Amino acid sequence: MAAVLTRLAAISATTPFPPWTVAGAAPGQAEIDTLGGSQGTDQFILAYSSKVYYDREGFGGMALILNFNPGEDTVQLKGPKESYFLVLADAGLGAVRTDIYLDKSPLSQPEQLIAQLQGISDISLDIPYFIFL
Ligand SMILES: [Ca+2]
Repeated sequence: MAAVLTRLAAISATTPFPPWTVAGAAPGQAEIDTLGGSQGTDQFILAYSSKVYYDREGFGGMALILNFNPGEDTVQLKGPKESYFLVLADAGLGAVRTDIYLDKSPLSQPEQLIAQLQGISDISLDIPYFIFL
């Protein structure tokens, strides 16, 4: 079943009560949300035009994206596209993953890991499964 996958959905699925809201976003450090795709067109929402999730939220804060299908799913980020870069990584046990980083060097700040796409290689920010708001 296709779905819109956001951090709020991940939070509500695992937390008895929401500890924060989007408007007042003050999440805990090192938060990892698992967003799992399924059959059909899933939208992985990692940002809106006014907010990048998993930015400046402590080492380890990120979205863990499972079952991303470049042929049908999309990943939503806050533009510009040039603010991001991808790193192919070894996920262990012969698996690969692609990490999405936010490049903050123009601000003299450390790069921020935004998300890991498990089992994914050979993707590009130039292909429209990445949507930049
Ligand atoms: Ca899907």
